[in-house]
Amino acid sequence: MNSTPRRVENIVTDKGKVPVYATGIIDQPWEGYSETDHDVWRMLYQRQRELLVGRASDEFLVAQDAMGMTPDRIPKFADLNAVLKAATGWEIIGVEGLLPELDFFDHLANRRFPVTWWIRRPDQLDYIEEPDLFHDLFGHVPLLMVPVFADYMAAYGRGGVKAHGINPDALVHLTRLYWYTVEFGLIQQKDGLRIYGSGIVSSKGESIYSLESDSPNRVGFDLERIMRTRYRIDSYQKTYFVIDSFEQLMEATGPDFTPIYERLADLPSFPAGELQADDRVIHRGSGEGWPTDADT
Ligand code: HBI
Ligand code: FE
Repeated sequence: MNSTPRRVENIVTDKGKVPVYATGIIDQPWEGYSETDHDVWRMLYQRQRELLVGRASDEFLVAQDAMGMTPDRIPKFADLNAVLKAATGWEIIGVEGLLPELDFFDHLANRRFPVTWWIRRPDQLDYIEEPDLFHDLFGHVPLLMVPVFADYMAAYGRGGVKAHGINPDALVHLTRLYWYTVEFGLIQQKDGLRIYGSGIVSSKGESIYSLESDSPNRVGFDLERIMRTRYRIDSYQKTYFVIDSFEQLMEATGPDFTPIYERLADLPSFPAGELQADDRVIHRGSGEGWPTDADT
């Protein structure tokens, strides 16, 4: 198995303090996975797939099956890469965990998705602070099979590399866009609201809460509104943003963000749960159960 991971630094972002590791690419130690590791994968996979019928976007479920992902064993990155590379040019690379943002953006810009090589323990089934293999592989990888989403993710990476050279505020705005779309986004289908965000599809509780709870707001996608909206990493979202299609997401990243960052630099950010005058409100949340201590 690999040597103990080197913590490079703790990035302090809206996400709070999370450990960040060296940026080395790690070969997936597939032979090193224990039966317990495969059992954790199988339990989480089966539980989530049962929950996600009628809750996840059609594209997510179709793509996950099309790439040959199954509950049986932890998939081999090499097997998935053969299908993924042919479909959209993306490939999975193994990493220790969260990477410094510039490294992460550079991987996305080059169609490499970093997947944590280790999977959580059985006692962490319902929550783990850092993204593990289940969050990354089950949650993020399937939609990379969808060309327009794959293009969005690469465009996002290029935007991130560019933002890194502009100023720290630009990065904060951009990571909020990632948070409220790639991690916690909802999509309007003809037959109802569906989940596409990886943070939701990989979480039992939030898969139900995000669509069915009266508590959170649900608001139509608006790029600058999202870039100004704060978030916390340790609770369900107070507001979910809804896209009409992945094409809408791709179009939103068309223009150069530099003038947007300049405009937003002088404007205050929004608390996560506060509706704004121009919001296209799909559901006005009751706010029940929100953490009271946070000003986020
Ligand atoms: N690193 N491995 C990994 N996975 C992520 O999802 C990730 C990251 N580093 C930074 C990061 N995400 C977030 O800050 C994004 O918003 C950029
Ligand atoms: Fe993630």
